[in-house]
Amino acid sequence: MRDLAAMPWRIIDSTLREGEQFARGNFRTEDKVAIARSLDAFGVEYVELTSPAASPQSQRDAERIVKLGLTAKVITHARCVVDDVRAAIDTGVQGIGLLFATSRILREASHGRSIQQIIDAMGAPVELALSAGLETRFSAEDAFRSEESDLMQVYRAAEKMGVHRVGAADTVGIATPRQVFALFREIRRTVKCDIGFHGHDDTGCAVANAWEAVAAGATHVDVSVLGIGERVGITPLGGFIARMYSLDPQGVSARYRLGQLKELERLVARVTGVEIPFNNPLTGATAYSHKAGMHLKAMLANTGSYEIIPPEAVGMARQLIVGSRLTGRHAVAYRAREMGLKFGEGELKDITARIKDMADRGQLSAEEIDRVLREWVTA
Ligand code: HCA
Ligand code: CU
Repeated sequence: MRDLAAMPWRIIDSTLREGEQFARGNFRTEDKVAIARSLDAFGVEYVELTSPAASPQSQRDAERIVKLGLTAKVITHARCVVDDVRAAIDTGVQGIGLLFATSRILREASHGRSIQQIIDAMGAPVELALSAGLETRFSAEDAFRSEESDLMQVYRAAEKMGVHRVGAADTVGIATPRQVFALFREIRRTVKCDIGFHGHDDTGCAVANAWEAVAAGATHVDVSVLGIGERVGITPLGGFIARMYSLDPQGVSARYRLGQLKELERLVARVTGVEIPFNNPLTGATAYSHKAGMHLKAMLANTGSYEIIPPEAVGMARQLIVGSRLTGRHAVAYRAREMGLKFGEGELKDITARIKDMADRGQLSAEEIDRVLREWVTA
């Protein structure tokens, strides 16, 4: 595998585009502004917005976000038609993501064009976007249900027209990681321009698929905060960052302000009225909780034993659960030491047995454990 630090991957956050297609994603202008600012504070390289042609408010909001002067590039999604490109240009965005579905099922159910007709239809909108100086992407929607030869034909044509990037979308979340790697390697061989991946999470593979795309040469990955999007959404920012951090901790910490992630996710959760899942990568409530006696023992010796990402890296805290029936005497001794109490080995065994016995009737809270330890001394 190539050196990760040498891989030029960039994050396109699509919370304000794909995320607006989430069933509960109805953003007011001030929500969009707050999310865009928070994404910028985190450090994503691109913020993608809904097509300005979608509605008058979408157009005004895009203009507003462009004027924020973010460090991130502000780009917009748009149908591959001249009027929509013109609307995007009018907002002052720096880039545009154009697309056409290339699978038979969507060609028939959606736009009714053949592959040659797609290529013919691409010319004018791509040319207009490029002549206006926009960073221009052309993406194949439903790429993983498309014929590979059709895809390559479309990508070659797009590159010839001068696009900066081609994209492959796993629109229905059907791709396996191996398929993503294979297709992206083929795209990498076919074109020299940048390549983007956009993947839905219908089978829970969106993070793995995004990583395989990068490993095969993708330069840009679409994500959204908490993964929000159509149906179950797309590659979540947090999960993708966790994936990349585990491979390159220094590089990822240097590039993104990881401590901002929690706040960013809370903001998006609040605005959309959803909960942050307990098992969310990096920021879930139990992401740094350790419980079984064997785990606790090893964690007390070395926190790397069962953590590949230290909670401090993202402003979270570790939790060692001492009061369960799975506890062990190392964990009990550790808590006792913290409280300034010392027990002999035999005594520790007895206390641990007592705690396990009590915990069989329900897990003990930290306060309850402390009470048991204190009472043992005074009894
Ligand atoms: C959509 C489809 C899309 C586009 C992805 C892309 C998808 O909702 O318009 O532009 O690369 O999943 O195919 O989100
Ligand atoms: Cu999508």
